[in-house]
Amino acid sequence: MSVTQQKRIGVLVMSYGTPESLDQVEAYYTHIRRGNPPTPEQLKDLTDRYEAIVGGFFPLRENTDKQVQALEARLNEKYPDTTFVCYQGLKHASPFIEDGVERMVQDGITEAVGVVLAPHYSVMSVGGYIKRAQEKADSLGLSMRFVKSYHLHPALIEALVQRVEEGLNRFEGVAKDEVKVIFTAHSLPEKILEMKDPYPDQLLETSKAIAERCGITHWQFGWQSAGQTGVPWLGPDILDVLHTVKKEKQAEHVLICPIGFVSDHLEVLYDLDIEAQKTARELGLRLERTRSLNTDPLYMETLSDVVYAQTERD
Ligand code: FEC
Repeated sequence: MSVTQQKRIGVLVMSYGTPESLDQVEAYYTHIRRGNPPTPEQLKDLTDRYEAIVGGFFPLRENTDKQVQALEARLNEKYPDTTFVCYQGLKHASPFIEDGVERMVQDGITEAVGVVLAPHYSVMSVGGYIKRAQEKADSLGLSMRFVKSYHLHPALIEALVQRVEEGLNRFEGVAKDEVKVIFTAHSLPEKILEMKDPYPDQLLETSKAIAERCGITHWQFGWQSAGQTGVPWLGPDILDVLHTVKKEKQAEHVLICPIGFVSDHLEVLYDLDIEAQKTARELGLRLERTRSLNTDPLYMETLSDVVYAQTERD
C-alpha cells in the first residue's frame, strides 16, 4: 500500500528581535543602525532602558518564541491535511531572517510562507523583512509567498476590541466618553509620506474599526518611540498628545492602545509604561494601557488564517 506524503509548508515567522543578554546590546544596536556603532551615551541610554524594564531581561525573546510555537500548534490543529513547520527569522538578532530561510532549505522545505509579527505594512518595516527573506530564498531556490498586512482581520480587531473594553472598565465609576483613547504605533521618518506608504492609513483603519466596534468617539491616533536620527519623524508624538489632552482639558483619563505592536517589549514596557506614564503623572492624568496580544488565541487565529490563505493561492 502506498502512503501519500503529507504536504509540508515552512512558515518563516519574522519579528524585530532583541538581545539575549546585556553584553549583546551594543551589537544589536549597531545592527539597528545599519552597522554604525552607537556612541557610549546612546549605548548607556539603551542599556539603562532595558535595565529599567525588568532588570535587564529581554521579554521580546520569550514572547516571540511562544508566539511561534503557538502559531505552529494552531496551524497544525486547524489544517490537519498539511504539516506546517514554523521557523523564526529576526530582523536585528539571531536567528536572523536569512538564518531562518537557510534552516528551512536545510530541512528540505520547498514551499514556504513568510509572515511578520506586525499587522501594518510599511516599506520601511514589513517591506524590509520581506525583501531580506525573498532575496535569501531566491538565492537558495526556495519558493516563498508573503503576508503583507492583516490590520483589519476580524479576529485581530476582536482581540483589540476586547482589550479596549477591558481597559475602559479599569476606570471604575468613569463614563466611557470621559476616557480619551489613544491608539499608537511606532513612528517612522516623515519621508514615507512622499512614498505614498500605506502605513499611516492602515493604522487609522485599525483605529477606526476598533473605535466603531467599541462605540467610542473620544479617540485619536498618536505616534510613539520615534528615533533620534536628525530627520523629521511622523507626529504627533504620544508625549505631546498627553500634553495637549491636559492643556485643552480634553480628559483626565487616558487609555493607550498600542495597535502597532503585538508583544510586551521595550517600546511598550518602557516607552509607554515608564516614560508616558511619568508624563501622565506629572500632568495629573490617569493613564492605563491595554494588554498586549502576545499569544492570545484570537491573534493566533489571525496569523493562521492569513498564512493559510497564502498556501491556497494559485
Ligand atoms: O524589546 C526589544 O528589545 C525590541 C523592541 C523594539 C521593537 C521595535 C519595533 C519597531 N521599530 C521600528 C522602526 C525603527 C526605526 C528605528 C528604530 C530603532 C530602534 C532602537 C531600538 C528599537 N528600535 Fe525599532 N523597535 C524596537 C527597538 N526602530 C532599541 C534603537 C534605539 C532607539 O531609537 O530607541 C531607527 C533606526 C535608525 O537609527 O536608523 C526606523 C518599527 C517597529 C514596528 C514594526 C516591527 O516590529 O518591525 C517600524 C518591537
